[in-house]
Amino acid sequence: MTTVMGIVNVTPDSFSDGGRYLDATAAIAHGRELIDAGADILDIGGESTRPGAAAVSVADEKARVLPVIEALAADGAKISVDTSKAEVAAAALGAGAAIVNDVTALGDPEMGAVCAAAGCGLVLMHMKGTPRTMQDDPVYDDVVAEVREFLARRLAVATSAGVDVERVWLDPGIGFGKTVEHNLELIARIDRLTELGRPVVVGASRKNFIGVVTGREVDRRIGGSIATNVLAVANGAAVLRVHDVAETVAAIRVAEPILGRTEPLAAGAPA
Ligand code: HH2
Repeated sequence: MTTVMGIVNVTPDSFSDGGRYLDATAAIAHGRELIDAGADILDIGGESTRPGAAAVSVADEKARVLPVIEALAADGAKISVDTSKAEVAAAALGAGAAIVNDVTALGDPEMGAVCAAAGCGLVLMHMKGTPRTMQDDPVYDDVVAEVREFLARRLAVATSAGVDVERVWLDPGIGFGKTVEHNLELIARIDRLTELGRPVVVGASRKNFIGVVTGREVDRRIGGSIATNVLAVANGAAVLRVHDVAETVAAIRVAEPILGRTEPLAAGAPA
C-alpha cells in the first residue's frame, strides 16, 4: 500500500509554508494534525532546499528539528529527518527519527556510516547541481536514464558504506535541477526507476511545475498535486511526500482499489 509522508518544515523560508511552523510548538501541533489526517511518516526538515534559500548551520538546524522530533517520536509517530548533514542526522536519530531523507544522496561523506551504524531507513534523492544553481537551464540527453543511473550508483555507495539495501528508498527529485518537461517525463516513467528494485518516493507536492502547468499560485496547487500523486502511484511510486495529507490519503484510498492494489472488500462489508 502507498505510504504517505507528511511534510513538517521547521524553516522560515520553505517555498510553500515557510515561517508557518518555525516555532517548535506550531511544528509539533502541525505534525499531530498530519498524523490525524492519515500520514504514515512525518518528514521533518530544518533547512529549505528551494533555489536561493539561506544556508543553515549544524547548530541552528539541530535547534530547529530536535525538539520537534523528540515530541512527535514520543507520541509514537514514525519520523524521517530531511537533512543532508551527517551530524544533524545522527542527532535526529538519537532523538527518535527512524529514517534519514537525504536530498544530496550521501553528499556528506559521513552520512553513509551514520545510517549504517543506526540501521535506519535512508532516502536517496537525485539532484542536478546544488539548490543554488540547479534551476539554471538543466540539460539532460535522457532525463529518466540519467536519474536512474545516478540512483543506482548512489545505492551502491550506500550499501558499500554498510547500509542495508532493504532499508533504502529512491527518489527522482522532482524539481531539483529539472524543467517542467523533465518533471512530467519522470512521473510518467517511474516504472523505469522501480526496476532498480527499491521503493520509489515522489515529492511533487505544490511544486513549481504544477504552478506552470495550471497557472496557480503555491496555495492553489492541490488539484495538480493530487493528479500527479495518483498518476505516480499508478506508475509504481510507493511513497508520496506531501503537504496536503488528508486529501492525498483520500485520493489514494480511491485510486488503489481501481488500480487493483487493495484487498477486495470483505464479503458483506458496507460499500
Ligand atoms: N522536496 C523538497 C524537500 N525535500 N525530499 C525528498 N526525498 N523528495 C523531494 O522531492 C523533496 C525533499 C522540497 O519541498 P519542501 O520541503 O516543501 O520545500 P523546501 O525545500 O523549500 O523546504
